Amino acid sequence: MSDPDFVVVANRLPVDLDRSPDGGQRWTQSPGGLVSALEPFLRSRKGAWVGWPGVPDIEVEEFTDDGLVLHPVSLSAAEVRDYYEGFSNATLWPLYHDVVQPPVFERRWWDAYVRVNQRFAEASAKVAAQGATVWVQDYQLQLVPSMLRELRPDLRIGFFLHIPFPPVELFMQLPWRAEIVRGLLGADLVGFHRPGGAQNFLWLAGQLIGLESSRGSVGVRSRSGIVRVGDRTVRVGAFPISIDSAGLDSLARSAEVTKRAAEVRASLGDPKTMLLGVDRLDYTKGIDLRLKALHELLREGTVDPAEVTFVQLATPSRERVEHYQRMRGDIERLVSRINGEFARVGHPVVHYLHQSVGRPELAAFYRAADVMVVTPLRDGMNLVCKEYVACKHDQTGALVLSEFAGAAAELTSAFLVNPHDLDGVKRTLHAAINLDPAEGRRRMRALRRQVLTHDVDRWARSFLDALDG
Ligand code: GDG
Repeated sequence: MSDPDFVVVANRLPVDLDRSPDGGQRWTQSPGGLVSALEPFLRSRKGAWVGWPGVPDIEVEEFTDDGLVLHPVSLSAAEVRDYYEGFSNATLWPLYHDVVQPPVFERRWWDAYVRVNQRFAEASAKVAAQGATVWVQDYQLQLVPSMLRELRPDLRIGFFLHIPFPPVELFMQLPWRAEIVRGLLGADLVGFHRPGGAQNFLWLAGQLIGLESSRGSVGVRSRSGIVRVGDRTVRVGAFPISIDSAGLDSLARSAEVTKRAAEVRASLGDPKTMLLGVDRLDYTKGIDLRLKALHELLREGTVDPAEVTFVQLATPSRERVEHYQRMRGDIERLVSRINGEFARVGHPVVHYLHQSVGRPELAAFYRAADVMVVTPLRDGMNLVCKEYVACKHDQTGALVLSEFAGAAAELTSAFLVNPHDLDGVKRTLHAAINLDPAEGRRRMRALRRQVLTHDVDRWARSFLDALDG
């Protein structure tokens, strides 16, 4: 087979290596939105995917899965600790999310980040055909564009950041700020979810690195600007990601999901109102805030515990990072307190699941829920709110959405809320619980129009068209 002319580089491969206790190993699909969005491109263009298989200290050979080349990059246990759990998730993640937790600056972690980024760049350089397009994903790999350009100036390189790019004042705290900006400038196109992220980046390229940068349009929908780097032009733009809207809409209409949604409601005791939260258990998602708001509403008697049930699915995430361990304890205490005060035997008010469920089960939760509560303190986009909307073909349901999620710019018919304003969250929850059905249908129709016409395929195409152009 000839070398791939389209390569995706991401921290993780689209498949995970599972090791069983008896020493056996097998690959399992990880059906993320990114994978389903890019799969058609990858397969039609002889594509390859470069990424870590999710298990430390193993060497796996490149292999082909149904026409797609998978090129594993190995990480040692110490690199997982320093590059992934350390620099990516305890330095960059909190820094880029408005320092909602204090970022930790550790020189050893930075060294590992540089080393691992170099390894990803070398792997990508080895895989890509002459003149290929390489699309680098996310905050774990911000040095790869310039490292890869150094090795392979013939490539067309794109970069997309899935999390917010922070305000300049916060970014400037990073001891390695100039290295990161230079790393990204190795790309031909740098994409963000929101125009604000693109503007922040343009300012840094101009003021911190001293390059000539200007604002202007990059393609029709993806405003922002350009930076001149020597004889190259780097384009910078906003490309709001989305979901496989049609796929989820049709899953939610299936007989299996319809039946399961009714079962879910019945097993909750057919409450008048079912509230739902779905998040990776992460301190940026504001799970504690919505629980506090509910707790106060119950205490004041504004919400009747006999009528309202709240289901919170909190998928396990980054469990070895200290911030996450602390936050889990706080949330679980809050859940117990609410149930301790307001549950009746057999009828908890909050159903808390610290586990991951299958796609059809998740779609059934969405269909069953009357109010979807999405209250991140900061979120690049947030796909959960779009998924909820895609599942509500009967136009029931209300979406409570934080103004600080990237999705708020598109989903303007949601109940938008400032998650820092607890009284505001309480008022908004109360309004969503008591929504007039006709008003609810009007809002949901508008939300669905947006989500169904702006899907992940459109996102990928608009980025790749801008990269090609
Ligand atoms: C980052 C950015 C940006 C969750 N629990 C289960 C499950 N999920 C799925 C959801 C959704 C995805 O995980 C979470 O996506 P989000 O966008 O909400 O959040 P992050 O994971 O933080 O994603 C974010 C995104 O990248 C894309 O650019 O939107 O801002 O932070 O798809 O459905 N899926 C299943 N079982 C679960 O238990 N099957």
